[in-house]
Amino acid sequence: KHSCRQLSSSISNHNLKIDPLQEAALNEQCFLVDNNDKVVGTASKKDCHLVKPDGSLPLHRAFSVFLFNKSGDLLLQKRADEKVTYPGHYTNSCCSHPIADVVGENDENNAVGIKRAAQRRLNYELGIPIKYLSLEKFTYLTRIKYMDRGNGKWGEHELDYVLIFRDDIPISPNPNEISEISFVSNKEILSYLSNIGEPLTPWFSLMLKYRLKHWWDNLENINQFIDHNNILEF
Ligand code: DMA
Ligand code: MN
Repeated sequence: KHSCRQLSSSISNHNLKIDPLQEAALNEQCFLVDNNDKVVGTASKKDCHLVKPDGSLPLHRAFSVFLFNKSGDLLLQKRADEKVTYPGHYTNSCCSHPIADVVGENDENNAVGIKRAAQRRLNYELGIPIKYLSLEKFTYLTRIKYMDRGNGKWGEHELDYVLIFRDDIPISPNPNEISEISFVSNKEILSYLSNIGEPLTPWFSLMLKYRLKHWWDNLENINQFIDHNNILEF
């Protein structure tokens, strides 16, 4: 049964046409980094996410936003079926990459480049007006490094900045990016996720397993977890 499922997913991945909007985005230039998060070049989003014949993927810079409302519930999203990587997977509020195509997203001073990229993607994916997304509302918590080969064709290998954001703001998801959203409480998240019957993204899974509860239980004092010196590796 297991091998049948793998066969059918690899067939559909080779034959299915990529959604035109998602295909265009594959030309964005991501920042390649070394293990210490020093930029060593740029490469297309496509080249950063295609698993190479030897199973490797280029390490690139990314971010993960955890958006909480004032009551302390976390916004989760289901990735649209149109997504090239991890379609239909449940994940944290918003993830993407700073790109070299946008002026200022390479700015490493207080992670302001990352925060600008997060602003851009919260607006694009979740339809949040920019006026609610001022840079000082983002808390840059820490960085996490992980690798995952995804479906064997498209995967991830990222140095991922964790950003915490908390406010009650209007949300209007872009259906090319997101097929469902929900706000979930700290108390209910584990039972919620065990009942949805959809896979979780690997990065969200890792954070859920190793860090999220810790952060969430202490959301009022989140600054105590700020660590801009170490890069966590799971
Ligand atoms: C990439 O997210 C970033 C992480 C942390 C996995 P994504 O695949 O949602 O990127 P994009 O929104 O640019 O497609
Ligand atoms: Mn990536």
